[in-house]
Amino acid sequence: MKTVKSRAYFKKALAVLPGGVNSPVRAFRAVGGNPLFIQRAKGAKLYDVDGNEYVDYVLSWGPMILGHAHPAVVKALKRAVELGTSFGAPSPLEVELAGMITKLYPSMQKMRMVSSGTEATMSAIRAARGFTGRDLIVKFEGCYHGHADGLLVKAGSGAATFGVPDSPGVPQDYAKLTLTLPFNDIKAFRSVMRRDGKKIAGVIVEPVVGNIGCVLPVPGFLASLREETERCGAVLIFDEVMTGFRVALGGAQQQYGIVPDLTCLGKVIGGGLPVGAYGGKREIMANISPEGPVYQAGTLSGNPVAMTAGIETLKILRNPQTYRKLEKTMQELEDGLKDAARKAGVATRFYRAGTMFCTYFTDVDVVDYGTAKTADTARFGRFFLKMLEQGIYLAPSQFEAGFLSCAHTGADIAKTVRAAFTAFRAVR
Ligand code: KE4
Repeated sequence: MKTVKSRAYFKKALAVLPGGVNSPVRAFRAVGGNPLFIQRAKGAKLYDVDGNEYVDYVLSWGPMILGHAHPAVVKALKRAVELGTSFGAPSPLEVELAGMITKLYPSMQKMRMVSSGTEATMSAIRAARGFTGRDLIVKFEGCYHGHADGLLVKAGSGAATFGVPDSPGVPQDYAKLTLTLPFNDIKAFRSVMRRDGKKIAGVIVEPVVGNIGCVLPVPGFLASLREETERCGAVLIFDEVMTGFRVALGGAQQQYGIVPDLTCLGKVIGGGLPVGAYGGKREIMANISPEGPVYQAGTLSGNPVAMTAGIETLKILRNPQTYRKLEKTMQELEDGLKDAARKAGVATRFYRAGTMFCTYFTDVDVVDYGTAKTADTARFGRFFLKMLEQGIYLAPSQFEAGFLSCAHTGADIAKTVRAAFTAFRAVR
């Protein structure tokens, strides 16, 4: 596989961008090798600057659920751009997209558009603190909610103590307002909420954890979050930036039947353009400026071009045929990958929720951050590079989810499964 031009671009990029990238995970640090520079994308395919073609299971980390450059989205965007790219004033499009979202996510009675998932979760946390007048936040180990200071926190010494910074630049005084607990540990959560519940402003969770691969909630876990937050007046925040439209059309909250107080969305609702949203109970969102005193703002929030991409994407997603086709293709992929690992004699664990999935190189059931970390990351790295060589583009980290699109064909799945068998055998 020729990658001369990618290497040349990477050399140039290293001179002007930290690590040569605009987002760390793209740098291939977790798998070795150099990142590929992508020229264009269409359907389920990526094409790099050296002309190599790949079946894409990253899909821009989730947004491209229709596939790249979907004709209906491209057509609508061309028209939208000619009408002006940003008004800094309300437009009918943001009302239309919000209306479509609230139909699919009824818990989002009122919402605010922002320009990223990070902005959505950061603002939801501020809304929870503003609504309750409390400061403390609970999150779960392995869950990533974007890079806002208060969320870049790891567990303090001893699981039930408040956090320490997970990155330089996050003040200690800030980190200690966040308590990190083990995901799926109902007992630990209930005991902390019994102890500190009246001081907790909000509990934020990825209802299916996509940022350590794909970790499903055990029966009763999400319900325990709902019960305890209800009991002590804390705000339950579902971070569905990734799970939204992935786990199901109506997200994890539809799939698991839990109604959060606030929901954060991103990725799919932008259809590939920068959009995030947070929203939920009217009485909480009524506090958001200018209706209420909790300040939050954004130059490009509700941008007409980005709204157009989101509207066109949701129009296609809400057709029942769409998810039936996605589920059929996803089942084929799941069966094929499991079969390939078994035939190659490699111990793996495969998990999926809707069309987000992960193959862990471990023989341990993965239920949380600790068990996810039993995966052999070096072996995953070799597997990743072997798949790339064969024209299959996976997420460049064992601890990231893979995604499927409506554009993936039976031929793409067959090619992927054949390549996986070869790659599993190569890393046996
Ligand atoms: P953004 O600020 O990257 O739009 O969204 C942050 C975010 C919030 N919540 C969840 C559950 C997320 O998965 C994310 C971002 N996901 C990562 C993938 N693990 C984006 C890829 C990247 O950081 O480059």
